[in-house]
Amino acid sequence: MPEIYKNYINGEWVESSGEKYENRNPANWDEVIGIFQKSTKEDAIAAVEAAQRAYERWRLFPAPKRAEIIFKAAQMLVERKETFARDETREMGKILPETRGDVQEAIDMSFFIAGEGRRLYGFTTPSELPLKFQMSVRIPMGVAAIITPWNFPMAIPSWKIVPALVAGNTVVFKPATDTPLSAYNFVKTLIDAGIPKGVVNLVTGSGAVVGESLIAHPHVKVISFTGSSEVGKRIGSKGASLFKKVSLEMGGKNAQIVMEDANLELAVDGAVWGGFGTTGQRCTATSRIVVHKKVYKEFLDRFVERVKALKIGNGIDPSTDVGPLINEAQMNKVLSYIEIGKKEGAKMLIGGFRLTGGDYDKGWFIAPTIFADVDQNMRIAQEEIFGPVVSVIPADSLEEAIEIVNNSKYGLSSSIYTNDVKNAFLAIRDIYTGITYVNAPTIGAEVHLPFGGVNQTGNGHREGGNTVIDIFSEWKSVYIDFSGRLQRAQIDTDKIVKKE
Ligand code: UN1
Repeated sequence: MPEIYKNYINGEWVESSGEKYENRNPANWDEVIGIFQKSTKEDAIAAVEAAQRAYERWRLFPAPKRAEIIFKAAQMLVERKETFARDETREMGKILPETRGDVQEAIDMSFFIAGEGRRLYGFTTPSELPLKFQMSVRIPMGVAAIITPWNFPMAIPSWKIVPALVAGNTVVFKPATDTPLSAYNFVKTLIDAGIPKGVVNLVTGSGAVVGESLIAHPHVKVISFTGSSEVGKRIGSKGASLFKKVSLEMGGKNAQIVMEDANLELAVDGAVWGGFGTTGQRCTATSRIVVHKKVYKEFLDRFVERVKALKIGNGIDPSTDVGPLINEAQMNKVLSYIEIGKKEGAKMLIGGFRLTGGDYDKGWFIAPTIFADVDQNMRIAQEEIFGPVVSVIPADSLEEAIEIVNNSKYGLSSSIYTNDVKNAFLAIRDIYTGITYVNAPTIGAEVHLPFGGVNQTGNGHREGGNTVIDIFSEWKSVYIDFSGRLQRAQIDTDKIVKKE
């Protein structure tokens, strides 16, 4: 019998008042990973109320002490890394080296933000009046609702939960329905490290029920969401109408430029990893490659050759390069985009079909697919596919390549392969995205720099780095007058000058 996993509310593991659902392995649909709670609105409300009660104590617990618990959790994650990576591969499909990387990213984030507990810097400024001191401090906000996707089931929750906690907020966490086990593993580790009762609450279930209830609850002060632009738009509008702080990290249509002076072998390495790593299911995935016409044919020949050699299969098998899609609906969506690409007249060089026969029949596998001679305005070059499909677009010059890259409603990540420093700096200056790589693929961000994008990728916030603290705190400016008399800013300043 598969194990039954419960919600965690107010320091206790509790069953939902609603139904339960099965979590299955996308590489082997027969395998049930566990039974999870399909939570109700009442569960979500109970979790917010518990978090609100816990907030009154947690916000007064010194920040360095809050951070020490996170530091301990990071150490425990190091010990549990292999087990958690294996659980992750079973529940979401990506290959073991990648799920190890996912857990590692949560470790990195936790160690990094634990240091922030002794900083949470504000600043001081001089006053325009004598005998007056002023400074800014960060204050916590209250309950943070954390809504996360399935593609980085431990890293992305860590980007949000850990800074929220260190900044003094309490948390209600609603993970993606496809990856509740990794959420359980992460929350269990926080509890084992000593997070007090009510400070972190886990409620599994659908966005429509649990997510919506969290967003609407008056005690939820800040909402952090990573997922599709469609859902993000809804959360953003609803949050705005309720005057809540909403941080959104959404879609991408990331492009890699390959210049005529690039090291082609390196550019192909980057294209294979950026395009087909995580089966193309990253918001940073390389889904467009813009290649200078002088090396277009050679790049394509080498790229196809390398993709031909990729082994598709169960991510737990060490010989597998590319795992399955997350679920049947996602697989069907990707297959429909492949049909769209063909109809639009793009040239399909490899892939383009569902893998069947033997073990493939039990999972959601699509052969890595390359379209060449893609026009920059085709739907396959404009819409986020979130699967193993890459569109290659020729360009005559760097200028044209940058125009193509910028011709997107998204703006998360970008990359340029070139050996000319001038090209590199022009790309850094002129590409409008939140991240640009030089001689590296569009994926692979590290936790200590801001992460996020422009246009419809985000709404102006940045996770990662110390910028993430801005999401989970408010600024308070403090003025302390020790003159013992009324001093009027902007007015009495004149007198001071005149007196002298
Ligand atoms: C995502 O694609 O949703 O930069 C996150 C990267 C990873 C994070 C990706 N560190 O590709």
